[in-house]
Amino acid sequence: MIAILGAGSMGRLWAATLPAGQVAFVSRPGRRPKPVHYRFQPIEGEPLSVTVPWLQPGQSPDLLLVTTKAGDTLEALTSALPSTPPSTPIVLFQNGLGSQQQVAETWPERPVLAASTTEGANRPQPGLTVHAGRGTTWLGALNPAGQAHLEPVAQQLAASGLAVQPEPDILGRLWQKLVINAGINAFTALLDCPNGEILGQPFYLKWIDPLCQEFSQLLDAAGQPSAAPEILRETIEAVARKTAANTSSMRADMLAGRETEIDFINGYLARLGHRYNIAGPVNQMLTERVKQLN
Ligand code: NAD
Ligand code: KPL
Repeated sequence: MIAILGAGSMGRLWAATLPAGQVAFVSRPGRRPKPVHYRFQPIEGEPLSVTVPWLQPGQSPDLLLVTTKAGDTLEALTSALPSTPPSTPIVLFQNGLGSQQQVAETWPERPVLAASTTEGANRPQPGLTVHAGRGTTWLGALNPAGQAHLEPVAQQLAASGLAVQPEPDILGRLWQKLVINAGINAFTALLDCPNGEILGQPFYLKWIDPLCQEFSQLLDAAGQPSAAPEILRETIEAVARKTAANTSSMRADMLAGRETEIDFINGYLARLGHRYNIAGPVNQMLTERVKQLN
């Protein structure tokens, strides 16, 4: 049985694509809701009707996927783990960085893995989950206990038909995505525009070079491969152009009145700067401004 903690867009994407009958959602404590019914629109083909039960007391999952937002993850796992066998591998799907380390440090004896995914899923209306973009999910261990589970978990997830790749350097991959999200998401939320439109905006043009200087210094300090600020800017802008018409996840959260993941993106980088004594005024400014939007 694969348990999924977080019955949102990402959780429903995996629940709809993994073999039926092998998946259950994990409810919040004290709730015994009815099974979750929704329509699932795959990238190709007709919508499917999906029903996912909730994990019942006494059921022991052999894999736990965590698809909550980064800011909810620690609390959600604190409730879910007492009834989860200590040997069950935990796979964290959160964007950004910071929440993954919190989990690995809080439960060092449990097998913890992280996923970095370019799959896209959203819920444009109640009862409908759309697989909006096909991508790849890279999977890697965050601690030695997780390493032994990497291959079997990758095989279990590949049964979904989604592309799953074991990744020996998952932290490096999470850093690459973090830099891209930190260079795009906050600007799209503050300027309230699709990804591609930030590129011509004076606010973006004023701050992107000093921001990339901060990224470059932080990558060095964190032991990640060096990258010159100009190269980082080119990488960020290539993604912004490739996803020009997209509404970023942060802008979508802002427009829906949900809390954003800024604390785990630019906020994480600003905190890391404090730790390494690296000035991070642009990450700090973007974090504060996005928080004012909530
Ligand atoms: P979402 O808001 O749609 O889903 C999160 C779900 O977690 C919600 O249903 C919420 O009710 C549930 N939840 C919160 N606290 C809980 C608790 N204590 N117990 C049980 N459930 C709880 O978010 P999402 O879009 O599915 O994203 C989840 C994570 O995956 C985020 O970190 C996001 O950045 C990352 N991600 C999402 C996508 C995507 O396309 N949606 C792509 C890449 C990465
Ligand atoms: O990952 C993204 C997000 O919106 O969080 C980008 C790459 C910015 C694409 O929209």
